[in-house]
Amino acid sequence: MSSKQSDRREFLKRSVALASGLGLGAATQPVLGQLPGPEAHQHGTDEIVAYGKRSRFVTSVRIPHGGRHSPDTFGLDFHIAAPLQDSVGVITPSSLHYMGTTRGSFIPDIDPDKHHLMIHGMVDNPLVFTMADLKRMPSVTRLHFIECAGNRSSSRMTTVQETHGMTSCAEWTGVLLSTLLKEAGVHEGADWIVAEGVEEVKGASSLPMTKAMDDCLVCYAMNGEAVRPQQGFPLRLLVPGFEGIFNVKWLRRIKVVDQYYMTYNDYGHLTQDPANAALGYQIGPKSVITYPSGGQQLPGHGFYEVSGLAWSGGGAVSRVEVSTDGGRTWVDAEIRGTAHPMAHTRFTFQWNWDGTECELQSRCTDDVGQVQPSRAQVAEFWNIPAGQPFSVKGQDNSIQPWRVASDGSVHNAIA
Ligand SMILES: Nc1nc2c(c(=O)[nH]1)N[C@H]1C(S)=C(S)[C@@H](COP(=O)(O)O)O[C@H]1N2
Ligand SMILES: [Mo]
Repeated sequence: MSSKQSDRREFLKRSVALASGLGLGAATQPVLGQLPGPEAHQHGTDEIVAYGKRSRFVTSVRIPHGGRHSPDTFGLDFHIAAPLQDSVGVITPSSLHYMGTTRGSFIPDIDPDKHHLMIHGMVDNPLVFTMADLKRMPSVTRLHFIECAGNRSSSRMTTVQETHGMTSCAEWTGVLLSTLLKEAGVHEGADWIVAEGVEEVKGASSLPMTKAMDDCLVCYAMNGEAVRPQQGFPLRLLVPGFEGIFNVKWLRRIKVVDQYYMTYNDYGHLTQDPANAALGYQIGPKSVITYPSGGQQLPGHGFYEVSGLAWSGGGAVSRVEVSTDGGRTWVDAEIRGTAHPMAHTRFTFQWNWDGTECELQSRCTDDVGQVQPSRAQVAEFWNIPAGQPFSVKGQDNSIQPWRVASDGSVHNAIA
């Protein structure tokens, strides 16, 4: 063997040793800063180097929403809810983001190099964009929540994950839809768009042109990386503040049209008057206390930082109030950080619990002056007689009450 060859062998041997040494605890000799001990845990290289994984001691997970398992026996995906009871700050980690599908679909496995977005209909220049085309264009990055219109609380539910888990908030990056529409040149009288996804039921929705031209995003990234397949990889529409169903995932086509088009999504929205669509589709001001919340246990009386999330489709959250006496008196909570438009906003409230049974509530006001309604007000709006099931034919953004029992256990206080 030539010395050159043996040098090369030695080099290969050493690089293998180096590579395996990168795994924590894999080194045989103790290294400064890596004390061996009972805590030392064997990690695979992928978890440490290639793509990070959370601690095995952190177990917070999503759950099937509304009792329907996802995926079901046919492999279809349905709604899954985010663990809001464990949330901190305002960003939902991508792996815990809630998921909604209209009629259940297989998550499309799309090769981004083969994916296209077509914009056509009432335009001067019909356009077809590749992912590479879109990534060359001026981009924006914004914090926005998405909420399924089916996100509603009932007395049967115990935790905030069940009552409110069909909303999440992420940092979205993409191209403004207005940039693409201006490039295509929208015709006079083209007052609507229809946005469509790739799957069998298309997940298509009609959107007013005013909204499309305002703040909608065609997103390719989420929380600093590519949009996850469950969230629409490689491309999704983000319609800030509108019901979740408008945020078309796996986006492949936008048709510019002169009227509201009925789509499969309208199956659940047939009572909507197209003329009022823009208003009716906007998420109302909403909030919920995430700690302490249903199913949690307070260890004893004394100091607690009450914490929760507030959001509105109408704009930024401008005020959150908290009540500790079942809605009789209200005190301003503190808004943490910046309240972004159409984004989850964290609020906190410094609370000294005296150990007696009490009821916690929160109430959100947005910067256009809308105030979150009580459950009684929502029942009145929908003409639901007292004692009748609380069946709301639209969104339910009513105030969520949590009862703290004298033993520190926390319960859903909806009668
Ligand atoms: N193409 C397509 N887009 C879709 C859906 C769908 O089934 N197909 N579901 C909608 C519904 S009902 C909701 S609530 C949101 C959920 O977005 P998320 O799964 O990223 O949380 O996506 C919407 N976009
Ligand atoms: Mo939804």
